[in-house]
Amino acid sequence: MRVDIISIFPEYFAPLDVSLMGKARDRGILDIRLHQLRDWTRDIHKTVDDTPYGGGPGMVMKPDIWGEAIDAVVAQGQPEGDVSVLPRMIVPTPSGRPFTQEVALDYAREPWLLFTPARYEGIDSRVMAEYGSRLRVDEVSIGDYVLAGGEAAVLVIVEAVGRLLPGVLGNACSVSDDSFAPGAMANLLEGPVYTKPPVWRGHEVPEILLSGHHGKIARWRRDEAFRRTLDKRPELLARLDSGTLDAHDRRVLEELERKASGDAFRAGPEDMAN
Ligand code: JD8
Repeated sequence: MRVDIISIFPEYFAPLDVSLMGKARDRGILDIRLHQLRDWTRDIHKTVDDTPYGGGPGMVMKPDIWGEAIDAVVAQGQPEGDVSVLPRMIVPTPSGRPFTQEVALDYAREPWLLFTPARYEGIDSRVMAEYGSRLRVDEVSIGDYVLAGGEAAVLVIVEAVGRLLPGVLGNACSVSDDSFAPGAMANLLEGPVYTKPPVWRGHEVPEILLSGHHGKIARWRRDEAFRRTLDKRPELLARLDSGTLDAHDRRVLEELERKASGDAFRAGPEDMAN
């Protein structure tokens, strides 16, 4: 997969040199190219922003600079100038559609991604309109909180997509076990994990995990995934595909929900606060 990133802070992406993404690049699975947006400015101050039309706080990134940069980077990526080869353009923005595991799986099928992380108040909206008529443009958000720019979001998206590419994850851990991934554990949070020593500061590892009984261990892990999901992300249980639940799953869920509602009922007003 080819990944182009245009930013005024290309140094922000040094983390993509290490660990899993670094290895994926060494193996040629990921071909990440960083571009300094200011390279397409023409003035002595390398200006990329200006005041917002209609007034208001902050500055907006200029369309002409982004246009020059995107055109050049797309042309660089087109083999022998084959203009039919086009990237999927991804614009991080707090007003974008949620980035999810499902979107990550979708992006992982793409041969070429172009990221345009912005700063200031964002990019002049005509840029997304201009390229929306020529490329597939996705405005995405990584969560309901406000960052100072799009670079951190690109790091998150590239790692979430990169680890899904064939050959990146060792065969030890497969992405099919991922939370949120399609399959048996879809929309269930990961359960607790343990390793040696069997007792640490008086804390013991759950006996079942030392039993070697793989069926019972798988059952316990699924029950713990239900417990944690009900506790931390109950809205995800509503998304569970009932077709993936067996009779035991239903009993466990009913028991957990009965207990949780019981706890909620017993909880006094002071408890409801937290
Ligand atoms: C891109 C500029 C900062 C945003 C004024 C603060 C994503 N989940 C997310 N939260 N924030 C972003 C994000 C923030 C960005 C830019 C993404 C470019 N900013 C702006 C509007 C309000 N400042 C994001 N993905």
